[in-house]
Amino acid sequence: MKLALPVCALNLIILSTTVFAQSGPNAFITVEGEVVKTLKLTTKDISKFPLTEVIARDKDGGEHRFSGTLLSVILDSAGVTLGKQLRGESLMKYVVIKAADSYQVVYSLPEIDPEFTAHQVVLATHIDGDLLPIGEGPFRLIAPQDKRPTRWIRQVTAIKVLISKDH
Ligand SMILES: Nc1nc2c(c(=O)[nH]1)N[C@H]1C(S)=C(S)[C@@H](COP(=O)(O)O)O[C@H]1N2
Ligand SMILES: [Mo]
Repeated sequence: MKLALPVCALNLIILSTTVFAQSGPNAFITVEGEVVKTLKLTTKDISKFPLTEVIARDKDGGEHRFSGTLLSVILDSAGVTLGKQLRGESLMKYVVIKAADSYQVVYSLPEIDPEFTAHQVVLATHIDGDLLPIGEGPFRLIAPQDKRPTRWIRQVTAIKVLISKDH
């Protein structure tokens, strides 16, 4: 029992730093890989990008207003090839979105680039005007035009651009 207290206290410290890193104003996502500039963005940083709002039906069956910024805007600010630059070998690039629970999803660049598609893929920080709750946020992708919500990845921690080597 003498050992139990320090171990327990240590666990608490580890747990609280993990929770702290994934929530609150210090939480951040990284943008890395095939980028010109690696980024580390907090909720506040994202609020400085152009605001995009989408209305989408969440798993509770109700419609909600999700707000944040387009994933393409974030990638553009990291110098990822989009728009007219998105041709040739750049079309072999893809984006891996990683979550705190190790869930990962992939988007190709034309799927998210407004010069290619009318679909909006939003990195949301807010739902109905409030910060996303713990367990969903601080960062969550919303892709309203996907018929299934499997790529509405919660608790996003990293956005990584990769290039297929199969060429
Ligand atoms: N981080 C994370 N996001 C996730 C998932 C997950 O396991 N982890 N599941 C996905 C799947 S498969 C679906 S259908 C939707 C809704 O999942 P839910 O019904 O478990 O909320 O969230 C998606 N986002
Ligand atoms: Mo699912």
